Amino acid sequence: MTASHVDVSAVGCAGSELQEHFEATIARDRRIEPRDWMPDGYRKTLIRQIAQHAHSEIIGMQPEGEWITRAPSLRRKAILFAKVQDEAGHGLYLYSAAETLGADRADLTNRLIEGRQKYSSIFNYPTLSFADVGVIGWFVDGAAICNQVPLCRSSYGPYARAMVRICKEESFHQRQGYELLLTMMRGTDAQRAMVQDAVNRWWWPSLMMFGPPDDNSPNSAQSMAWKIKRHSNDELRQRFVDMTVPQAEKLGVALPDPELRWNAERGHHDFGTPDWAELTRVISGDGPCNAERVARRRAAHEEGAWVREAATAHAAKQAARTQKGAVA
Ligand code: BYC
Repeated sequence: MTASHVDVSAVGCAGSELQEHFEATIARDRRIEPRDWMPDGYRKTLIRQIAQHAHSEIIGMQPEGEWITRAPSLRRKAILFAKVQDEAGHGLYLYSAAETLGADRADLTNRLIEGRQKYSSIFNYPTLSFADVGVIGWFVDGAAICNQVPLCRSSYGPYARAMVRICKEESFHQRQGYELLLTMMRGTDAQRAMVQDAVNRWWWPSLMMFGPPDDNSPNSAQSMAWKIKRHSNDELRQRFVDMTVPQAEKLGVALPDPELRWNAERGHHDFGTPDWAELTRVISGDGPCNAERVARRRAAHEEGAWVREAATAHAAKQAARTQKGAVA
């Protein structure tokens, strides 16, 4: 029985009182914890977002993972290895956070590999050169930081606490990407061209990571009222653009948007409109690498079946031994 299915008459407390207590907790900026009563919609929204987030971390290991064996030096290989392992860890914290809401991890994995649950659009693009590793760190982890730092103040305790550690690691990821690009920009003309090409390919998909524009974001209003999300998709996208423009200037690359310019009146950069039809296509499974990414995840899951079986058998044996010891 989950907390939302508590029989309110049995605990002697009217349903409306539970609802009022929940709303007062949110209004006071206090955290909702797993055993607290919560509306079903709040629980469902959190499971949806946290599961998608966890899947993104796990699928997100693939595009960069492809470069581990091809990294140009031992140092770059060690850094990339550590980063990809971090993403696996993020996935695990997030699946655990979803479990505190009553979700079943095996079920979430099935939903991912059967294409019934989403993951971030950004991981459906190919990594064509080693410069892509740097640009993913700079843009994708940079966008992740903009989106996820406010999630450290999300109203659901386990999600917010998971985000604190994740954000610390994302900061390291962002810096390793930028440092790699600075090194390449100090190299040959061919290396500088590789960086510019990667920037051109990843810029627009990175802006799409923040989700559809606010006037076409069906979940935002309720998620913000529940303080799951603290800022709208467009606010965070703007924050990312403002943060990235001076970094691009320092690096010496051009961002591929002719409409990008400082607007002194707004105190922000104006920028062009991402191709929202492309985002819709990628989210609905028709991006350049969707089929490949999901197939690879499905194969990894199937190949890992024996590990899960062995771990389950071992746990059962340990439990039986402990029980026998307790009886003796
Ligand atoms: N891609 O009403 P909206 C990482 C979906 S991993 C795919 O605005 P919401 C990293 C959305 O889910 C970073 N789907 O939704 C890992 C919804 O669909 P459903 C991943 C998207 O939830 C490895 C529909 O479109 N980050 O950093 O209010 C290596 C309507 O959207 C996308 C997170 O998961 C998209 N881009 O806002 C390196 C952050 N955008 O479920 C780095 C946590 C929208 O109604 N998530 N959709 O069918 C969030 O902050 C929010 O869920 C979003 C969307 C801002 C993404």
